[in-house]
Amino acid sequence: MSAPVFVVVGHPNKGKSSIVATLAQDDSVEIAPDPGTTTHSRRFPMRVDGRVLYTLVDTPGFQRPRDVLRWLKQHETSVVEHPTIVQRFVEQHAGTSQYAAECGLLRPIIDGGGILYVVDGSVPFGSEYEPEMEILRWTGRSSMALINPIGQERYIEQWEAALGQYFKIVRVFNALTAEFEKRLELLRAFGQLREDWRQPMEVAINDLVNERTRQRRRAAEAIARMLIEMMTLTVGKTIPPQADAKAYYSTLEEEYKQKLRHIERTSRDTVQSVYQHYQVQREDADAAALVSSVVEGDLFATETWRLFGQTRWRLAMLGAASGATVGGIVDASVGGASVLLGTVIGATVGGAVGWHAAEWSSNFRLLTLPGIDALALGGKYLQCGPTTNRNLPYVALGRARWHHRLIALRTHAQRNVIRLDTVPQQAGGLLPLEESEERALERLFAEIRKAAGSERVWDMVEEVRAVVQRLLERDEQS
Ligand SMILES: Nc1nc2c(ncn2[C@@H]2O[C@H](COP(=O)(O)OP(=O)(O)OP(=O)(O)O)[C@@H](O)[C@H]2O)c(=O)[nH]1
Ligand SMILES: [Mg+2]
Repeated sequence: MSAPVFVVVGHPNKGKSSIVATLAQDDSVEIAPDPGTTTHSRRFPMRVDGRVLYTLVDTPGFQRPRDVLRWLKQHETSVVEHPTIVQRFVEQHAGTSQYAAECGLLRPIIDGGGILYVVDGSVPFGSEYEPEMEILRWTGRSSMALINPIGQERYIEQWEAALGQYFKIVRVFNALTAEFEKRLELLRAFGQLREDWRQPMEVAINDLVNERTRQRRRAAEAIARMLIEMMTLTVGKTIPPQADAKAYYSTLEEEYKQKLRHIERTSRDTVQSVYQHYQVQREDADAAALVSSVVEGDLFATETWRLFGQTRWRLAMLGAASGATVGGIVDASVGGASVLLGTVIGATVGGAVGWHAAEWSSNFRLLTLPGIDALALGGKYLQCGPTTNRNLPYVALGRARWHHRLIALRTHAQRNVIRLDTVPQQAGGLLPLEESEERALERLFAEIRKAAGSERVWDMVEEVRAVVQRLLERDEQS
């Protein structure tokens, strides 16, 4: 059985494409503030696992409804014949430029699509809407009206009264902000339009719910991998035997931080594609955004650490409780075939963990290259990382949770750049960790630090993923 098709029609600029984008979870749908954005009818299937659950058809809406209705009435024979006459209209005008928009939207309706008629609840009802509603009635197809409260809800009651005369079901639906549950509710209503759509729409809803759990799981795994990568990251450089290692600190540390930023960005991209948000623009960290934007602001911005980091005191408590090393130099098993652990110099820069970026510490180690490498390369290898900073995973996790929440709750109709100026006021209190979660994380983080440099650190992904996934689920409800 083919999946239900819904054709979205209405006046220009009333949010038709926004509804298509949100329900098809497709951010490639063209949406813009100016009327006339959609110029051709186009199908957007909602797929899960490659299977089409339903299809939305985006249309430009009627351009010349009065002329069309006049034509229909001129050719009217009896009410029974109305759908046939509409079909004749399309057949006679298909391929002409005069009624391209009308033919483009009526064709999929004639072919069996349901009608979603979209109006703007912030402007009053007027007689100019009647011809198009009349044409839609002539098609004889199942139809529903959606009142999109663009901006305000002033005229909703008036619209409900008018639309009720033409449409079996009338709903208020804000495509821009509709939460997952709201979207499911609407899909359920689609299932009521026709008896043979009830079952496929129930299946669709079920699949969407399951898909959402899978998405959260995949996002949590991406975040878990990010945390492990960050915590185990090292960068290094071979330096001349007589050189002063400290002279290389700043460039090496910059490289190290760039890599951490890159790991974070890559993880963000993964999370966004998990939720099919491919075109989201994130505010890049320009000077102003560094302070104001937490997720896209710099990973090392003070504000970020203040918001998402643990306090020194808290870390000490957690460390003691979990038996993790508190402060000082963590066991530095570096691993890697050509690198042996040598002398540790200048181990930590401001070794204590803190909640300010200024206290960010990446540690340097000077390693002696073994055997043949020592002869060939001059014998000294300066390495930055793995970090001993115990706050890094908390900060990275806090940022990742905030980003995930924005993405998971974002409809595909939203086109705004993700900016998080509002975060600093809210974030601290919004995504807290419960004591048991902190303990679980602290234990896992300590184990990751211990296993850094060996492949078995990746065995930790599953456990970290499970904890993160629970957090993500809760975040969506907060
Ligand atoms: N505030 C608000 N804006 C909305 C809502 N729905 C749509 N918009 C905005 O209204 C404008 C038009 O939305 P579209 O979805 O492109 O409307 P359309 O009916 O497809 O427009 P055309 O293709 O030009 O006919 C866009 O700027 C949307 O962001 C809403 O529910 N609330
Ligand atoms: Mg459009």
